[in-house]
Amino acid sequence: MIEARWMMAGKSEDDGDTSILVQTKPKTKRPPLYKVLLLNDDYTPMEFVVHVLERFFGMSHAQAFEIMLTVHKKGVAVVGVFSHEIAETKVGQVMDFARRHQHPLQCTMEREE
Ligand code: TYC
Repeated sequence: MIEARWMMAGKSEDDGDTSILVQTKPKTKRPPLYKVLLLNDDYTPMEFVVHVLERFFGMSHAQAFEIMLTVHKKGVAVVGVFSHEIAETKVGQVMDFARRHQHPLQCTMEREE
């Protein structure tokens, strides 16, 4: 439902002078979404990437394997779309997990258009 909102052009309150009313857009902007991207490299084992996708992105083994192969072949793939806070958490979890296992796997986030 869109509620009509009106304001006096150029005035913060009615000063009794002639004023016109203009309709304003209701401010119902949704918060932006962020794509989480996984990047290819030459060293991270394929099985490790599959495990990451299962563990942090809730993918089935088949789904995870398919996305891993897409990244391997194309260089990058979107592995999920989230709010800013969730995307940041996912990126942090992946980067931390990769670092702890001494793999150079890179994960980043990008604002959706
Ligand atoms: N290219 C890696 C290999 O051949 C596998 C890989 C896939 C690495 C996806 C990172 O995000 C990645 N072992």
